[in-house]
Amino acid sequence: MKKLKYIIPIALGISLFSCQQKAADCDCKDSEEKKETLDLSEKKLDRFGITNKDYLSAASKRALQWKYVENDWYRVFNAMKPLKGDLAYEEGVVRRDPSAVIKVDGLYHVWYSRSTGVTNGFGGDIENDKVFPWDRCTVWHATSEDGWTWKEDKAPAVPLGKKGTYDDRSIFTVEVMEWDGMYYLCYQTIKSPYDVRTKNEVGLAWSKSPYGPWEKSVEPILKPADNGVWRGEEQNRFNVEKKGDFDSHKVHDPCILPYKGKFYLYYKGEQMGEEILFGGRQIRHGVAVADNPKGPYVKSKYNPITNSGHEICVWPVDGGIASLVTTDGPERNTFQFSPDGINFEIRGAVKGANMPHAIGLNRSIEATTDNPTKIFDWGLSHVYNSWHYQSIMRFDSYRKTSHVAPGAKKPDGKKSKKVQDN
Ligand code: AAL
Repeated sequence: MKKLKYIIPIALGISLFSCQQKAADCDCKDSEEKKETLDLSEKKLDRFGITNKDYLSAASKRALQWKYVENDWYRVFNAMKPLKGDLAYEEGVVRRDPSAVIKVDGLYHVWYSRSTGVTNGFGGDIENDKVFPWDRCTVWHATSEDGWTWKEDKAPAVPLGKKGTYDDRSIFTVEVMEWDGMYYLCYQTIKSPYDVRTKNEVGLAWSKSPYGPWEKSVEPILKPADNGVWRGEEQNRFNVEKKGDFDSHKVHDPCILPYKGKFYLYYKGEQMGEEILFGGRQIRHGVAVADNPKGPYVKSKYNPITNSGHEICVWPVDGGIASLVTTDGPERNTFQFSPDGINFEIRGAVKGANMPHAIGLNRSIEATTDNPTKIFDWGLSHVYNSWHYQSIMRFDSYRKTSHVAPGAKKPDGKKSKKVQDN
């Protein structure tokens, strides 16, 4: 088949415009090289069903610019299922934001945020009220033989700090890392009072055993950028003189992965003066890197490393780091992959239906190059039983590589299952 390759100067106009805007810091020599190359081979046009290469719609041009067009990153999530034992739904108790599940000596372990009582919200007595379901939480730990029936410890794994310390109000949204015979828990922290402008930080605790005792970092290991400026004294998080970096207000959902001899702390940033933008809240992810698990963690100069997302859900595969980007922004509900832990590209989109959004990955399942989303076979997440109370449930999902009617033949000639194409 004859292959045709054309150079289409899509980006040229944009480059010239931005060169005029930023003459001082733009190297205009590069703009010629920034022209987009579209593969207009007959094979590609036929695969995408594009009739006329001389009349490419904006959508067709975007499709031709997709970098990854394989189908090995597609997953379908089944409805979540309730847990048994101590983690079954309990009226009056918040259990949410489970960590990754790890397996130690034949037992599954999970950590999570736990609090009790109704949420009062803001505007009242914030010294004594509970402003969010994740306010007044501590980190708890539970174990299970089968991943269904869980036994909760009798006391928190990580308690609040003394009055006046950085974690005296709430400790929540925890992740676990096992490294070199030690266990590390990283989590969000709030210092009282908790109002809408309160900055949120990240703390760390470590232990030789998953059962503790846990030693806590004296200071946060990650803080929001301090280059935003509030306007006025009133507690209004939208009222700013300057928004600052993507993480000028809150650093959330921390997750540390050992990677290439260093420790990559992935996190969600919230910006002062947050807007609704491009189909969601202005939430983006960042990464900070350290030589040692306890830090110091230095924020990457490339931050933010996503333009969308919410809770962090990252795992190592194929020599790089993968991420499930959920909930907010134009690239929500996509699997993304970076060969270097920093530069993420979309690899597949996920159906929103049933998709858990506060995922605790099951790190006892290893993702492979052949099946990079295998780690999603099952794991934990939370559901909102009400605004006041959340409970942890179990998700499972299956890989889908063809769309076949029950009983009909799949592309490989084999018959699909009568009930579910797996
Ligand atoms: C979640 C997470 C963080 C937030 C709160 C509890 O969606 O992003 O954990 O602080 O909500």
